[in-house]
Amino acid sequence: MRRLIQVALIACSLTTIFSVQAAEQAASSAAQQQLVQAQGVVKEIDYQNSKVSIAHQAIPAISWPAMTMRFTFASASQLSAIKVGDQVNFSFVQQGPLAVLKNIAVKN
Ligand SMILES: [Cu+2]
Repeated sequence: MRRLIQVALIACSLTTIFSVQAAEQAASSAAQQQLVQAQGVVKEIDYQNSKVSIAHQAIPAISWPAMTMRFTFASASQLSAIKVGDQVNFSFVQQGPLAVLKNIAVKN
């Protein structure tokens, strides 16, 4: 009987540990999924590697300085109206080491 109670207590505390971990993971992935808005100039479109290089302005929301960097896109159709040299408004999410492009449009 005593042993049964011990087992139950261990199972209970394991469940608590796992749910705290799950909550922390959910919170950090929610932070990473923040949609970030930015502006810049398209420098290169690399269809082979699904990357678009953009010289973007500073992004205060995530404390980024202005820089030229590559954004990953899911589908070439996202860039059908975009060409090198265009001034663009765009949005992206951070997924681990990648900045994944969500929307991009020529500034008018
Ligand atoms: Cu950057």
